[in-house]
Amino acid sequence: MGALRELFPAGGPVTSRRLAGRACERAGAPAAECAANVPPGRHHGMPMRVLHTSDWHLGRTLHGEDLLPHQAAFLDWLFAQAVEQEADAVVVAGDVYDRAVPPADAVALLDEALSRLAGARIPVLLISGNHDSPVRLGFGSRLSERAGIHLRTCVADLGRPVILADEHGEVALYGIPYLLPDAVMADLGAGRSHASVLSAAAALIRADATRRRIARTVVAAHAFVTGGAACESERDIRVGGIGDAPASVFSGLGYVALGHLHGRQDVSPVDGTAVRYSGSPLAFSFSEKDHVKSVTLVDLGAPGQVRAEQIPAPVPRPLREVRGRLDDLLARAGTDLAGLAGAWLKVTLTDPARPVAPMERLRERWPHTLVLDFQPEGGLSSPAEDLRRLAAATDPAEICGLFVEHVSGAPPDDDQRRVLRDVVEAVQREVA
Ligand SMILES: [Mn+2]
Repeated sequence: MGALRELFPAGGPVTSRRLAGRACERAGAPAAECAANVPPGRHHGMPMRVLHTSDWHLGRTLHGEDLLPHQAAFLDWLFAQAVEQEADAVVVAGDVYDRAVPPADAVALLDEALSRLAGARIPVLLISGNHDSPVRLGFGSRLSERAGIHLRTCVADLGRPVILADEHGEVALYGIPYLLPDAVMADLGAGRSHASVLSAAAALIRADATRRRIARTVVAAHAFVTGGAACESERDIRVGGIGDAPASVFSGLGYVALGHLHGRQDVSPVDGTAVRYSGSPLAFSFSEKDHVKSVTLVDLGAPGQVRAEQIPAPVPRPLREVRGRLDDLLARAGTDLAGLAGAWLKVTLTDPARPVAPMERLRERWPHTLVLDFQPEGGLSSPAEDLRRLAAATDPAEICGLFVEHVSGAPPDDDQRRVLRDVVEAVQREVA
Protein backbone atom coordinates (compact mmCIF):
# COMPACT_ATOMS: atom_id res chain seq x y z
CA MET A 1 0.00 0.00 0.00
CA GLY A 2 3.09 2.26 0.07
CA ALA A 3 2.60 3.15 -3.57
CA LEU A 4 -0.98 4.06 -2.90
CA ARG A 5 0.02 6.69 -0.40
CA GLU A 6 1.87 8.47 -3.17
CA LEU A 7 -1.25 8.50 -5.26
CA PHE A 8 -2.95 10.75 -2.76
CA PRO A 9 -0.57 13.57 -2.05
CA ALA A 10 -1.30 17.00 -0.71
CA GLY A 11 -4.72 17.75 -2.23
CA GLY A 12 -7.27 17.45 0.52
CA PRO A 13 -11.01 17.17 0.23
CA VAL A 14 -13.13 19.89 -1.23
CA THR A 15 -15.83 21.44 0.84
CA SER A 16 -18.72 23.20 -0.79
CA ARG A 17 -19.07 26.77 0.32
CA ARG A 18 -22.75 26.78 -0.51
CA LEU A 19 -23.35 23.80 1.69
CA ALA A 20 -21.22 25.21 4.41
CA GLY A 21 -23.73 28.05 4.33
CA ARG A 22 -26.65 25.71 4.63
CA ALA A 23 -25.06 23.70 7.35
CA CYS A 24 -24.64 27.00 9.10
CA GLU A 25 -28.35 27.64 8.77
CA ARG A 26 -29.16 24.22 10.09
CA ALA A 27 -26.93 24.71 13.04
CA GLY A 28 -29.19 27.58 13.97
CA ALA A 29 -26.84 30.46 13.25
CA PRO A 30 -28.36 33.89 12.70
CA ALA A 31 -29.90 34.09 9.24
CA ALA A 32 -27.91 37.17 8.28
CA GLU A 33 -24.64 35.30 8.54
CA CYS A 34 -25.44 32.80 5.86
CA ALA A 35 -28.53 33.98 4.03
CA ALA A 36 -26.62 34.55 0.80
CA ASN A 37 -25.74 30.89 0.63
CA VAL A 38 -29.10 29.48 1.55
CA PRO A 39 -31.54 28.66 -1.22
CA PRO A 40 -35.06 29.87 -0.49
CA GLY A 41 -37.48 27.36 0.93
CA ARG A 42 -34.98 25.12 2.66
CA HIS A 43 -35.65 24.49 6.28
CA HIS A 44 -33.96 22.80 9.14
CA GLY A 45 -34.11 19.00 9.05
CA MET A 46 -34.29 18.46 5.30
CA PRO A 47 -32.22 15.51 4.07
CA MET A 48 -29.12 16.01 1.99
CA ARG A 49 -30.31 15.77 -1.60
CA VAL A 50 -28.23 14.54 -4.51
CA LEU A 51 -29.38 14.46 -8.11
CA HIS A 52 -27.87 11.43 -9.87
CA THR A 53 -27.66 11.24 -13.65
CA SER A 54 -25.32 9.57 -16.17
CA ASP A 55 -24.67 8.65 -19.78
CA TRP A 56 -25.48 11.94 -21.43
CA HIS A 57 -23.42 10.92 -24.47
CA LEU A 58 -23.33 14.51 -25.72
CA GLY A 59 -22.74 14.53 -29.47
CA ARG A 60 -24.39 11.18 -30.13
CA THR A 61 -26.78 10.62 -33.01
CA LEU A 62 -29.71 8.21 -33.24
CA HIS A 63 -29.52 6.49 -36.63
CA GLY A 64 -28.39 9.75 -38.22
CA GLU A 65 -30.75 11.98 -36.22
CA ASP A 66 -28.93 14.79 -34.40
CA LEU A 67 -29.69 14.45 -30.68
CA LEU A 68 -27.87 17.60 -29.56
CA PRO A 69 -30.99 19.84 -29.48
CA HIS A 70 -32.71 17.20 -27.32
CA GLN A 71 -29.64 16.89 -25.11
CA ALA A 72 -29.69 20.67 -24.71
CA ALA A 73 -33.39 20.51 -23.75
CA PHE A 74 -32.58 17.79 -21.21
CA LEU A 75 -29.83 19.91 -19.67
CA ASP A 76 -32.21 22.89 -19.41
CA TRP A 77 -34.70 20.64 -17.66
CA LEU A 78 -31.99 19.17 -15.42
CA PHE A 79 -30.89 22.60 -14.31
CA ALA A 80 -34.49 23.56 -13.51
CA GLN A 81 -34.93 20.33 -11.55
CA ALA A 82 -31.72 20.86 -9.59
CA VAL A 83 -32.96 24.32 -8.59
CA GLU A 84 -36.61 23.38 -7.94
CA GLN A 85 -35.78 20.22 -6.05
CA GLU A 86 -33.12 22.11 -4.14
CA ALA A 87 -30.41 19.58 -4.90
CA ASP A 88 -27.33 19.96 -2.76
CA ALA A 89 -25.22 18.40 -5.50
CA VAL A 90 -25.49 16.95 -8.98
CA VAL A 91 -23.60 13.72 -9.66
CA VAL A 92 -22.85 12.74 -13.27
CA ALA A 93 -21.68 9.13 -13.44
CA GLY A 94 -19.73 9.09 -16.69
CA ASP A 95 -20.13 8.93 -20.45
CA VAL A 96 -20.61 12.67 -20.45
CA TYR A 97 -19.56 12.75 -24.09
CA ASP A 98 -20.13 10.08 -26.68
CA ARG A 99 -16.56 10.12 -27.92
CA ALA A 100 -13.05 10.71 -26.65
CA VAL A 101 -12.82 13.68 -29.05
CA PRO A 102 -16.29 15.20 -28.91
CA PRO A 103 -17.68 17.59 -31.54
CA ALA A 104 -17.26 21.29 -30.73
CA ASP A 105 -20.98 21.93 -30.19
CA ALA A 106 -21.11 19.12 -27.62
CA VAL A 107 -18.21 20.71 -25.74
CA ALA A 108 -19.98 24.08 -25.83
CA LEU A 109 -23.15 22.45 -24.47
CA LEU A 110 -21.34 20.89 -21.52
CA ASP A 111 -19.60 24.16 -20.81
CA GLU A 112 -22.92 25.96 -20.66
CA ALA A 113 -24.57 23.33 -18.46
CA LEU A 114 -21.72 23.31 -15.94
CA SER A 115 -21.48 27.11 -15.92
CA ARG A 116 -25.17 27.41 -15.06
CA LEU A 117 -24.89 24.94 -12.19
CA ALA A 118 -21.77 26.72 -10.94
CA GLY A 119 -23.61 30.04 -11.22
CA ALA A 120 -26.43 28.65 -9.08
CA ARG A 121 -23.82 27.39 -6.61
CA ILE A 122 -24.89 23.78 -7.00
CA PRO A 123 -21.79 21.61 -6.70
CA VAL A 124 -21.25 19.02 -9.43
CA LEU A 125 -19.29 15.78 -9.18
CA LEU A 126 -18.56 14.41 -12.63
CA ILE A 127 -16.58 11.28 -13.54
CA SER A 128 -15.31 9.99 -16.88
CA GLY A 129 -16.95 6.94 -18.45
CA ASN A 130 -15.61 4.49 -21.00
CA HIS A 131 -16.63 6.81 -23.85
CA ASP A 132 -14.81 9.81 -22.37
CA SER A 133 -11.14 10.66 -22.62
CA PRO A 134 -10.07 11.05 -18.96
CA VAL A 135 -7.32 13.50 -19.89
CA ARG A 136 -9.46 15.71 -22.11
CA LEU A 137 -12.48 15.68 -19.77
CA GLY A 138 -10.24 16.26 -16.77
CA PHE A 139 -8.47 19.28 -18.27
CA GLY A 140 -8.61 22.29 -15.97
CA SER A 141 -10.12 20.30 -13.13
CA ARG A 142 -8.21 22.17 -10.41
CA LEU A 143 -9.57 25.42 -11.78
CA SER A 144 -13.15 24.29 -12.24
CA GLU A 145 -13.06 22.88 -8.71
CA ARG A 146 -12.87 26.46 -7.47
CA ALA A 147 -16.27 27.02 -9.04
CA GLY A 148 -17.72 23.86 -7.47
CA ILE A 149 -17.35 21.68 -10.57
CA HIS A 150 -15.46 18.61 -9.40
CA LEU A 151 -14.11 16.42 -12.20
CA ARG A 152 -12.85 13.00 -11.20
CA THR A 153 -11.10 11.29 -14.08
CA CYS A 154 -8.07 9.55 -12.58
CA VAL A 155 -7.08 7.05 -9.94
CA ALA A 156 -5.06 9.67 -8.08
CA ASP A 157 -8.29 11.47 -7.15
CA LEU A 158 -10.10 8.43 -5.70
CA GLY A 159 -9.39 9.58 -2.17
CA ARG A 160 -10.35 13.22 -2.75
CA PRO A 161 -14.01 13.56 -1.82
CA VAL A 162 -16.26 16.57 -2.12
CA ILE A 163 -17.55 17.14 1.38
CA LEU A 164 -21.00 18.51 2.13
CA ALA A 165 -22.51 19.01 5.55
CA ASP A 166 -25.87 19.25 7.26
CA GLU A 167 -27.10 18.76 10.79
CA HIS A 168 -26.41 15.02 10.64
CA GLY A 169 -22.77 15.76 9.96
CA GLU A 170 -20.74 15.44 6.80
CA VAL A 171 -21.38 13.58 3.55
CA ALA A 172 -18.38 12.64 1.40
CA LEU A 173 -18.89 12.37 -2.35
CA TYR A 174 -16.28 10.24 -4.12
CA GLY A 175 -15.78 9.55 -7.82
CA ILE A 176 -14.54 6.31 -9.39
CA PRO A 177 -14.02 7.03 -13.09
CA TYR A 178 -14.21 4.16 -15.56
CA LEU A 179 -11.16 2.09 -14.69
CA LEU A 180 -9.43 0.14 -17.43
CA PRO A 181 -7.85 -2.77 -15.52
CA ASP A 182 -4.69 -2.82 -17.64
CA ALA A 183 -4.10 0.88 -16.99
CA VAL A 184 -4.71 1.00 -13.22
CA MET A 185 -4.15 -2.48 -11.78
CA ALA A 186 -0.54 -1.76 -10.85
CA ASP A 187 -1.41 1.53 -9.11
CA LEU A 188 -4.24 -0.10 -7.20
CA GLY A 189 -2.40 -3.34 -6.44
CA ALA A 190 -5.29 -5.15 -8.09
CA GLY A 191 -5.73 -8.02 -10.53
CA ARG A 192 -6.62 -7.79 -14.20
CA SER A 193 -10.39 -7.61 -13.89
CA HIS A 194 -13.01 -4.96 -13.35
CA ALA A 195 -14.13 -6.64 -10.14
CA SER A 196 -10.60 -6.48 -8.76
CA VAL A 197 -9.86 -2.83 -9.60
CA LEU A 198 -13.30 -1.67 -8.43
CA SER A 199 -12.93 -3.62 -5.24
CA ALA A 200 -9.56 -1.96 -4.60
CA ALA A 201 -11.01 1.49 -5.38
CA ALA A 202 -13.96 0.91 -3.04
CA ALA A 203 -11.67 -0.33 -0.26
CA LEU A 204 -9.57 2.79 -0.63
CA ILE A 205 -12.66 4.98 -0.39
CA ARG A 206 -14.00 3.14 2.67
CA ALA A 207 -10.61 3.60 4.35
CA ASP A 208 -10.53 7.28 3.45
CA ALA A 209 -14.03 7.91 4.82
CA THR A 210 -13.19 6.03 8.00
CA ARG A 211 -10.03 8.07 8.43
CA ARG A 212 -12.06 11.26 8.04
CA ARG A 213 -14.72 9.88 10.40
CA ILE A 214 -17.42 10.48 7.81
CA ALA A 215 -20.25 7.95 8.09
CA ARG A 216 -22.27 9.04 5.05
CA THR A 217 -20.84 8.44 1.59
CA VAL A 218 -21.98 8.84 -2.00
CA VAL A 219 -19.80 7.17 -4.63
CA ALA A 220 -20.15 7.78 -8.36
CA ALA A 221 -18.81 4.92 -10.49
CA HIS A 222 -18.87 3.92 -14.14
CA ALA A 223 -18.95 0.14 -14.40
CA PHE A 224 -20.94 -2.93 -15.40
CA VAL A 225 -22.32 -4.35 -12.19
CA THR A 226 -23.45 -7.96 -12.27
CA GLY A 227 -27.17 -8.45 -12.52
CA GLY A 228 -27.72 -5.23 -14.42
CA ALA A 229 -29.75 -5.48 -17.64
CA ALA A 230 -27.88 -4.26 -20.72
CA CYS A 231 -29.24 -2.86 -23.98
CA GLU A 232 -27.86 -2.27 -27.49
CA SER A 233 -26.38 1.21 -27.07
CA GLU A 234 -23.72 0.53 -24.45
CA ARG A 235 -20.20 -0.13 -25.64
CA ASP A 236 -18.91 -3.43 -24.35
CA ILE A 237 -16.32 -2.90 -21.63
CA ARG A 238 -15.15 -6.48 -21.25
CA VAL A 239 -11.41 -6.80 -21.00
CA GLY A 240 -9.87 -10.23 -20.77
CA GLY A 241 -13.33 -11.73 -20.64
CA ILE A 242 -14.26 -10.29 -17.23
CA GLY A 243 -16.23 -7.08 -17.62
CA ASP A 244 -18.62 -7.05 -14.72
CA ALA A 245 -18.26 -6.76 -10.98
CA PRO A 246 -20.62 -7.84 -8.21
CA ALA A 247 -22.51 -5.03 -6.46
CA SER A 248 -21.08 -6.35 -3.21
CA VAL A 249 -17.73 -4.66 -4.00
CA PHE A 250 -19.50 -1.47 -2.84
CA SER A 251 -20.66 -2.92 0.48
CA GLY A 252 -20.49 -0.54 3.37
CA LEU A 253 -20.86 2.59 1.23
CA GLY A 254 -24.01 4.69 1.48
CA TYR A 255 -25.25 5.38 -2.04
CA VAL A 256 -23.50 4.25 -5.21
CA ALA A 257 -24.48 6.34 -8.23
CA LEU A 258 -23.71 4.17 -11.22
CA GLY A 259 -23.30 4.96 -14.90
CA HIS A 260 -22.78 2.71 -17.93
CA LEU A 261 -26.06 0.81 -18.32
CA HIS A 262 -28.65 2.94 -20.09
CA GLY A 263 -31.72 1.48 -18.42
CA ARG A 264 -32.43 2.77 -14.91
CA GLN A 265 -32.22 -0.01 -12.37
CA ASP A 266 -31.53 -0.93 -8.79
CA VAL A 267 -28.68 -3.42 -8.39
CA SER A 268 -28.27 -3.07 -4.62
CA PRO A 269 -26.69 -6.01 -2.84
CA VAL A 270 -28.58 -7.29 0.19
CA ASP A 271 -26.50 -5.52 2.83
CA GLY A 272 -28.24 -2.13 2.81
CA THR A 273 -25.92 -0.25 0.44
CA ALA A 274 -28.03 1.40 -2.27
CA VAL A 275 -26.48 0.78 -5.70
CA ARG A 276 -28.39 2.18 -8.65
CA TYR A 277 -28.11 3.07 -12.30
CA SER A 278 -29.90 6.33 -13.09
CA GLY A 279 -29.93 5.29 -16.77
CA SER A 280 -29.39 7.64 -19.70
CA PRO A 281 -31.69 10.65 -20.10
CA LEU A 282 -32.47 9.77 -23.73
CA ALA A 283 -32.91 6.52 -25.64
CA PHE A 284 -29.94 5.76 -27.86
CA SER A 285 -31.30 2.63 -29.56
CA PHE A 286 -34.63 1.05 -30.42
CA SER A 287 -33.91 -1.60 -27.78
CA GLU A 288 -34.67 1.20 -25.26
CA LYS A 289 -38.10 2.06 -26.65
CA ASP A 290 -39.86 0.87 -23.49
CA HIS A 291 -37.46 2.49 -21.01
CA VAL A 292 -38.71 5.29 -18.79
CA LYS A 293 -35.80 7.72 -18.99
CA SER A 294 -35.19 9.65 -15.81
CA VAL A 295 -32.82 11.07 -13.26
CA THR A 296 -32.59 9.79 -9.69
CA LEU A 297 -33.14 12.02 -6.71
CA VAL A 298 -31.39 10.68 -3.62
CA ASP A 299 -32.15 11.86 -0.11
CA LEU A 300 -29.64 11.07 2.61
CA GLY A 301 -30.97 11.45 6.12
CA ALA A 302 -29.21 10.24 9.23
CA PRO A 303 -26.45 7.64 8.58
CA GLY A 304 -28.02 4.53 6.99
CA GLN A 305 -31.09 6.38 5.75
CA VAL A 306 -31.13 6.62 1.96
CA ARG A 307 -34.21 7.21 -0.16
CA ALA A 308 -34.13 7.22 -3.97
CA GLU A 309 -36.84 8.48 -6.29
CA GLN A 310 -36.90 8.66 -10.08
CA ILE A 311 -38.04 11.77 -11.92
CA PRO A 312 -39.01 11.06 -15.54
CA ALA A 313 -37.04 13.16 -18.04
CA PRO A 314 -38.68 14.97 -20.96
CA VAL A 315 -39.32 12.70 -23.96
CA PRO A 316 -38.41 14.42 -27.27
CA ARG A 317 -40.14 11.70 -29.32
CA PRO A 318 -41.34 8.26 -28.39
CA LEU A 319 -39.62 5.35 -30.16
CA ARG A 320 -41.90 2.92 -31.98
CA GLU A 321 -41.49 -0.19 -34.10
CA VAL A 322 -43.92 -1.59 -36.67
CA ARG A 323 -43.82 -4.61 -38.94
CA GLY A 324 -45.82 -5.61 -42.01
CA ARG A 325 -46.22 -5.13 -45.75
CA LEU A 326 -45.64 -1.57 -46.91
CA ASP A 327 -49.09 -1.04 -48.45
CA ASP A 328 -50.82 -2.60 -45.43
CA LEU A 329 -48.92 -0.37 -43.02
CA LEU A 330 -49.52 2.82 -45.03
CA ALA A 331 -53.23 1.99 -45.27
CA ARG A 332 -53.35 2.21 -41.48
CA ALA A 333 -51.57 5.59 -41.35
CA GLY A 334 -54.89 7.41 -40.96
CA THR A 335 -56.29 5.04 -38.35
CA ASP A 336 -54.57 2.95 -35.71
CA LEU A 337 -51.04 3.95 -36.78
CA ALA A 338 -51.77 7.69 -36.93
CA GLY A 339 -49.71 8.24 -33.76
CA LEU A 340 -46.52 7.20 -35.51
CA ALA A 341 -46.23 10.58 -37.24
CA GLY A 342 -44.63 12.08 -34.14
CA ALA A 343 -42.43 9.08 -33.28
CA TRP A 344 -38.94 7.98 -34.14
CA LEU A 345 -39.79 4.89 -36.09
CA LYS A 346 -38.25 1.56 -37.03
CA VAL A 347 -40.12 -0.28 -39.78
CA THR A 348 -39.65 -3.93 -40.69
CA LEU A 349 -41.14 -4.67 -44.10
CA THR A 350 -42.33 -8.21 -44.80
CA ASP A 351 -43.21 -7.77 -48.50
CA PRO A 352 -42.01 -10.84 -50.44
CA ALA A 353 -40.37 -8.46 -52.96
CA ARG A 354 -38.66 -5.22 -51.98
CA PRO A 355 -41.06 -2.37 -52.80
CA VAL A 356 -39.89 0.65 -54.79
CA ALA A 357 -38.65 3.66 -52.76
CA PRO A 358 -39.91 2.34 -49.43
CA MET A 359 -38.17 4.94 -47.22
CA GLU A 360 -39.54 7.85 -49.26
CA ARG A 361 -43.06 6.45 -49.07
CA LEU A 362 -42.81 5.81 -45.33
CA ARG A 363 -41.46 9.30 -44.63
CA GLU A 364 -44.35 10.91 -46.49
CA ARG A 365 -46.64 9.64 -43.75
CA TRP A 366 -44.19 9.20 -40.90
CA PRO A 367 -41.45 11.80 -41.32
CA HIS A 368 -39.30 10.51 -38.45
CA THR A 369 -38.79 7.02 -39.83
CA LEU A 370 -35.16 6.28 -39.01
CA VAL A 371 -34.61 2.57 -39.61
CA LEU A 372 -35.85 0.30 -42.36
CA ASP A 373 -35.44 -3.48 -42.24
CA PHE A 374 -36.52 -6.19 -44.67
CA GLN A 375 -37.67 -9.58 -43.56
CA PRO A 376 -39.61 -10.98 -46.53
CA GLU A 377 -42.37 -13.43 -45.75
CA GLY A 378 -41.28 -16.95 -46.51
CA GLY A 379 -37.67 -16.01 -45.85
CA LEU A 380 -34.83 -15.42 -48.25
CA SER A 381 -33.47 -18.14 -50.50
CA SER A 382 -30.46 -19.91 -49.07
CA PRO A 383 -26.96 -18.66 -49.92
CA ALA A 384 -26.12 -22.16 -51.25
CA GLU A 385 -29.03 -22.02 -53.69
CA ASP A 386 -28.05 -18.47 -54.77
CA LEU A 387 -24.48 -19.61 -55.44
CA ARG A 388 -25.62 -22.69 -57.38
CA ARG A 389 -27.75 -20.55 -59.70
CA LEU A 390 -25.00 -17.96 -60.02
CA ALA A 391 -22.45 -20.64 -61.00
CA ALA A 392 -24.84 -22.00 -63.63
CA ALA A 393 -25.46 -18.59 -65.22
CA THR A 394 -23.18 -17.48 -68.04
CA ASP A 395 -25.08 -14.53 -69.51
CA PRO A 396 -23.89 -11.27 -67.80
CA ALA A 397 -27.42 -9.82 -67.98
CA GLU A 398 -28.75 -12.92 -66.26
CA ILE A 399 -26.08 -12.61 -63.53
CA CYS A 400 -27.12 -8.99 -62.98
CA GLY A 401 -30.73 -10.21 -62.81
CA LEU A 402 -29.78 -12.68 -60.09
CA PHE A 403 -28.23 -9.81 -58.13
CA VAL A 404 -31.46 -7.82 -58.43
CA GLU A 405 -33.37 -10.85 -57.21
CA HIS A 406 -30.95 -11.32 -54.32
CA VAL A 407 -31.29 -7.76 -52.99
CA SER A 408 -34.97 -7.18 -53.76
CA GLY A 409 -36.42 -10.65 -53.15
CA ALA A 410 -37.99 -10.95 -56.63
CA PRO A 411 -36.63 -11.47 -60.15
CA PRO A 412 -36.39 -8.32 -62.33
CA ASP A 413 -39.53 -7.42 -64.28
CA ASP A 414 -39.53 -6.83 -68.04
CA ASP A 415 -38.55 -3.16 -67.77
CA GLN A 416 -35.70 -3.90 -65.40
CA ARG A 417 -34.54 -6.75 -67.69
CA ARG A 418 -34.48 -4.35 -70.61
CA VAL A 419 -32.36 -1.82 -68.66
CA LEU A 420 -29.94 -4.53 -67.56
CA ARG A 421 -29.67 -5.86 -71.11
CA ASP A 422 -29.00 -2.35 -72.52
CA VAL A 423 -26.31 -1.62 -69.92
CA VAL A 424 -24.56 -4.95 -70.40
CA GLU A 425 -24.56 -4.49 -74.18
CA ALA A 426 -23.28 -0.92 -73.88
CA VAL A 427 -20.38 -2.10 -71.71
CA GLN A 428 -19.62 -4.97 -74.07
CA ARG A 429 -19.50 -2.53 -77.00
CA GLU A 430 -17.07 -0.30 -75.13
CA VAL A 431 -14.80 -3.18 -74.21
CA ALA A 432 -14.86 -4.55 -77.75
MN1 LIG B 1 -22.91 4.93 -21.74
